[in-house]
Amino acid sequence: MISHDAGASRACRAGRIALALFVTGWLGGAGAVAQESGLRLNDREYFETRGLNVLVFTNQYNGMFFDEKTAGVEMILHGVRLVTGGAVRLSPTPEQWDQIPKVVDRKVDKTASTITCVLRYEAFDFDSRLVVTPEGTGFRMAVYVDKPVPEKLEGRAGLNLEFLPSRYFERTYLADGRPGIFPRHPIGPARTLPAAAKITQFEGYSTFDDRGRNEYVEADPFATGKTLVLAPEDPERRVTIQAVSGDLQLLDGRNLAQNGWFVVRSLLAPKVTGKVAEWVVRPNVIPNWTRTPVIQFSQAGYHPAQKKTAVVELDANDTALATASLFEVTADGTTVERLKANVVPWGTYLRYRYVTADFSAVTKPGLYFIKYGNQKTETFPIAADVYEHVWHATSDVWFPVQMDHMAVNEAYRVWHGLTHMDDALQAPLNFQHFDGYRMGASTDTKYKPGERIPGLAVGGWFDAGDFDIQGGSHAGTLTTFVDIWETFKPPRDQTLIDQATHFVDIHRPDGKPDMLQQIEHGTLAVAAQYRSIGQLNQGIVDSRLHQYHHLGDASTQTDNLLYDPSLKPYQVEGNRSGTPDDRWVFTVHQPFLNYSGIGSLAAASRALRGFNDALAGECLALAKKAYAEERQRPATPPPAGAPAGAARFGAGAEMAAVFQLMLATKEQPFIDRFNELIWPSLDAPGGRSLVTAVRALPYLGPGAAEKLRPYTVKYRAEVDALLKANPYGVPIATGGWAGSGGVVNWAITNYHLMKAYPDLFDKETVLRGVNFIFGTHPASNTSLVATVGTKSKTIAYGSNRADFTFIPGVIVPGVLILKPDYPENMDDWPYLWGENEGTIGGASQYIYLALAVNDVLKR
Ligand SMILES: [Ca+2]
Ligand SMILES: [Ca+2]
Ligand SMILES: [Ca+2]
Repeated sequence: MISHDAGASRACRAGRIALALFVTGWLGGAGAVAQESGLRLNDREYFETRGLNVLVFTNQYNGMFFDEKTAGVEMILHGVRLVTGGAVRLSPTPEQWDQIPKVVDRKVDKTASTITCVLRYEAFDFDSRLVVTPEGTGFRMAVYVDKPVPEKLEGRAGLNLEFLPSRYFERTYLADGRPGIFPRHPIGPARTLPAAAKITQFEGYSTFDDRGRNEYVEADPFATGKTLVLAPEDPERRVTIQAVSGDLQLLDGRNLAQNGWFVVRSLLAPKVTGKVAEWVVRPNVIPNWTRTPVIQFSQAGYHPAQKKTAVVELDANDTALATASLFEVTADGTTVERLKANVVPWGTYLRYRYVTADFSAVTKPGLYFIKYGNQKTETFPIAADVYEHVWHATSDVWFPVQMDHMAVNEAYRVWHGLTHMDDALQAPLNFQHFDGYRMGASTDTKYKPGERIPGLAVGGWFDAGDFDIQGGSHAGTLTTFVDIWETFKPPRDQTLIDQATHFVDIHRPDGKPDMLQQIEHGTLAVAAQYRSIGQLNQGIVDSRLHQYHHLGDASTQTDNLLYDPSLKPYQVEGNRSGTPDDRWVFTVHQPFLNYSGIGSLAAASRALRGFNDALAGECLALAKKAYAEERQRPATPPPAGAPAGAARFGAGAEMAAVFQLMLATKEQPFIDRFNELIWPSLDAPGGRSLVTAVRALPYLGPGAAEKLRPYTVKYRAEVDALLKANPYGVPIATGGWAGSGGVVNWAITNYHLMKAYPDLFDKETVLRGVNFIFGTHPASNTSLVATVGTKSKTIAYGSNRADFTFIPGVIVPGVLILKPDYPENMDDWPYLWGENEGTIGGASQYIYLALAVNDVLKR
């Protein structure tokens, strides 16, 4: 069938060329060239013309987070990924956890210039074929079926294409000539339907809280027609879609979920085989469009003594200018050119060309901007203290807002009320949770499924833009905080933290170092788990999907009343309610997690000594007991469903725990065990174990520094190779979650090695990491830490994302590399978690790096 389609399309295309030749009556080739100057299939297997790319399932739906709005037919128009989600879908405006099609076959036919994907919905035994073919500067999208659409999906299965809402704000549309304005905020229409009519969502969960009414809602179209023109007034965003048969609907996905997009949809024709939907899509393409160069530099500025290299990202069709200039802005507002630097070609990375300009020669403190052609950057400082404050927003604001089991206030604003005082119930058996947690056939605890585990309504941080306490990242964060305290002892006190009344007040010193108070807060949560269960758990998380996607004040996520099944839902008696909204604890025993909890307790016991002696003593006792128990257990591989990389972490997990126990106790058995584990682990790439080894030098016996030197030399070669891999000279991740965290970690590794081997590692290997984070990165020059630098993220995936704002100090994952070659970090749309969601692990390491950079610059 696929080859037949391809043949038909080839014939059709040949026909069009013949017609063009006939009409122009000129065989000189110009007519044919004009006709063929539209989209072409390039060697990266997407359709391309200058100003427009059409990707067809280059990026796939992800089994873990489902619809991430980065899959299906997608369109990059004038440099912006304006369209995603082109596919056969089963709901008018698909949500994250709605069923997604599986691509069971994808054929790229270069001769016919088509891409064909066979999409399968397993639950309905439903296959369809999506065929995309260029036509002029646009393309044709058609859906074929060999068997009629299953009866259950008649009127449900449709061809969908999703448009990025933020790019259509303050824009209009025409539906068969009838005018309308794109809604700035969703204003319906929606309709309520019986629950029985709903296509089930992931694992049978529901994103919808029906309050016991047995119903759900769907978006209805706000416009319909045979032809839709989106943003006719805007040449960069104008897209015309014409249905060859049937109607087009225009819907607003935000009615159901704030992260929904505008959806164009046609229902598949029922009861027939062959072609069941067909559109012609014509994006306006500006002739000879060239993307504006992006001048990438550190928005936080530069220390006088560091290298100052700007990177300019150029369209592949652009020609580099010969020079770029650094201007100083003086007190009276005049600007003075201080340096004209030659522009040096770097080469091609992903889809762009890169050049660099080195302004290192300018060392005079002051305010500057870079000028390249007619473009001026934001103004930034050169000064010795530029990095001194860069971690304060993260420490003063972001971490306090992430604190669970507390109410958090800042001046006149309450960030959230007291949260989750109804924690927590033992999770049920054999259960796959929507945030990746999993239970097997045993609870691995003394508690029965659904039973209350006492003592857990204390301490902890929300792990990211959601509100769970994730065991692994929580323990990692606690350990990083102890590292920060032991390495830098930051005395900063700008926050009142009162555990007795569960109250946090931002910008209100209370006489206690905030870092120690955060260590105490994290320790309270981990110690509580060891007291009641004797291990670190996977996490404490919402039991119901309609709670999990909560946006806004975390204190309203549960009712803060203890669940009592003898009461009716929504019935309240005293401190109990019949609403089953208490969070669950996922308790399957995982050695690597437990080792990470043990390590964090041992670390905390050192930092808390002299601050909270009772807790410090208990932590060490709990850690030693749990370590002894863990060593008694037979080794088991990580269970199915454990996070990716669990096995790799597992190997180093015991060593990390022993390292912390060794530092806490200085006892010989721990020193011996550490020496047993560290040496074989050094051959892994990336320098991770190397850092642990370097930090443990005093415990490694005589000559250890020299024994480690060859490993350091080898790792240094990996660091140097990065200068050839991309224009930024840092490791850039290419997975589904962008790579700020990897860059921060890498720079911290280099800091440790620089301290131990100053002849092998220099300060620039550390500073390259912060330059990247502060704006010298692909796609844009926005600082990836909100409120740090002149221009920084002002929209992020925090609990306030529905307000298109941010929590100050968040460090976002940053630049996502969409396959095969498109770097993206949206600054006008907060909902792509892989680009814009901060995590506690990332934020704690960022604080470490910021302090390390200040240390480096003082050396
Ligand atoms: Ca989570
Ligand atoms: Ca304080
Ligand atoms: Ca409750």
